[in-house]
Formats: sequence, structure tokens, C-alpha cells
Amino acid sequence: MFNKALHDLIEQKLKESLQLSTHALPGVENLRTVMSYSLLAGGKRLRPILVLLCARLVVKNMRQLRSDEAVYETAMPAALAIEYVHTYSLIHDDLPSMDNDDFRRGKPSSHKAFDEAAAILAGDALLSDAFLLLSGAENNAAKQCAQLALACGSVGMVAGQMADVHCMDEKNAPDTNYWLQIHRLKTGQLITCACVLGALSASANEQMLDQVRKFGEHLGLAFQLYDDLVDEAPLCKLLGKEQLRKMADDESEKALSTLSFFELGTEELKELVFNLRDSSSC
Ligand code: GRG
Repeated sequence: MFNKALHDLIEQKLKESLQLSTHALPGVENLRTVMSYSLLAGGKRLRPILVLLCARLVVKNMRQLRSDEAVYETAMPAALAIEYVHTYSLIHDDLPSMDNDDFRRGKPSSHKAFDEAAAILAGDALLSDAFLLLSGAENNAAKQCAQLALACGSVGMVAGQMADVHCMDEKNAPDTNYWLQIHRLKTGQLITCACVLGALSASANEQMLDQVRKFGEHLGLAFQLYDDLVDEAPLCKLLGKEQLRKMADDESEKALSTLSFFELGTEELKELVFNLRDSSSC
């Protein structure tokens, strides 16, 4: 677990966010059930935790005397929106036309627990509702919406997924650089965006925003490289375990060194990076 207190706070806010009423039309009431099945299925909440910790980082370094609770409240629309988008991506990734996975987090994946149409629609609803939530942000709402759209759309995560699908064909076997590009788009963009949204929700200046973005880029790539190591993914076979671990450790070191720009509020983020590195030891 990356940060128990923030994990639990996010869990509670995600539950509350699903209280929105839907149409009482027969069949439609099921939509919330399908959405919440995946949204509340026990994720680690890495991305929303990053939103909250990066907001706190910025506030502390701008020497603002705001309580952590108040900072988290301001950043919460972004934290929820990013987890909605992440959940949609997992539901769609598990579909038969994508990765065709019957299980996710040890439970039947959405299209198995319900059906394919329900899974597609729940994913669509989560993606759309993410922007509705984010549009209510107190600071920089339009900028935050634009950053999320860039990170998850045609120049971000979806582009990465397209590249990944392209490589499923044996004749398109990717080299290391191609894999790194896929990782940056498919996984890295959303993790980077989580950090950027946190900073924007705290009205970061350009310099801070830039550092937070760099932190997210290194962390995002490190996250996927460690995941490849644990899963013995194709890149692991291409490079060998030792080199892949070195590459992942280098990225997490770079993430840590971007934090040295900040004087305050870095401990929790450093802990998260160490946690990520240690949880991949095998
Ligand atoms: C279908 C548009 C579309 C995109 C899918 C992100 C993605 C793109 C697919 C997810 C599949 C996957 C294995 C991606 C790699 C990133 C990754 C390890 C995701 C899992 O993230 P965690 O570990 O998940 O944070 P939890 O379960 O903790 O929420």
C-alpha cells in the first residue's frame, strides 16, 4: 500500500461520488452497479494519491499555511477523475478485442461479471463522468480538463494502446525504444497527468509545474518497467532481468532527484518511490 490514510480517504470519496442518481429507466439502474464493480474493486489508488501528494508538495513550497485536509479537498475532483479514467482503461483493456483477460485484481473482469456491452458502456460512462467531476475543480478547471484529455486521448494513453495492439501481430515485434514509447504513452502519461493535476489544483507556478511533470514522467516509466519485471513481460525477455531492473532503478532515481528542487513536503513522495521499487523485488 502506497499511503494508507490517503488510500482510505480516496476510497470513501469514490464511494460518495457514485451516489449521483441515474435514470430510473429499467436496465439503466444497472449502469451504476457495473461502474462501481470496477471502481471499488480494490485498486492501489496510486494515481489519486499522487494527485493529493503533488498538490500538498506545491502548497508547502509556496509557503501557504493551508491544512492538508483543505488542500486534499481542493485536489479531490482531480483525484477522483484520474481514478475514473484509470478504471475505464482497465475495463476496456480486459475486453476480448484488447487483452482478453477474464480476471482483474483476482475477480472476474467487468465483461465476465456482466456482459461485453455493459462493460463497454460502464467504461464510456466513467470516462465522461471523469470530465464532469474535473470541470468542478476550484482552481484551473479548464487547464486540468485539457491536461487530462491530452494524457488519456489520441496523443496519450489511447495512442499507446493502439501501438500496443499493433505489436500483438508477430510481424510487428517492437524493439526496446518502441516499448519505451508504448510505456510512456500507455502508462506514463496518466501517471504524469496525476502529478500535473495535483500541481494545477494547487495553483503551481510554471517552475514548480515543470518539476512536478518531470517527476511524473520518470515515475510513470519506472512504474511500468517494474511491472514488466514482475510480469516477465516482453521487454524483460528482450533486455534480461538485470538490465531491466537497472533501467527501472535509474528512472526512479531520476524521479527522486527531481524532488530535490523542493524543500518541503517531499517525504511522502520519496516513500512512495521506495515502496514501488521494493514491491518489485523478486
Ligand atoms: C483501453 C484505452 C485503453 C487503454 C488501456 C492503461 C491501459 C491502457 C491498460 C491497462 C493494462 C495495463 C497492464 C497497463 C499497464 C499499466 C498498469 C500496470 C496498470 C495497472 O495499474 P495499477 O497497478 O492498478 O495501478 P490497480 O489495480 O492498483 O488500480
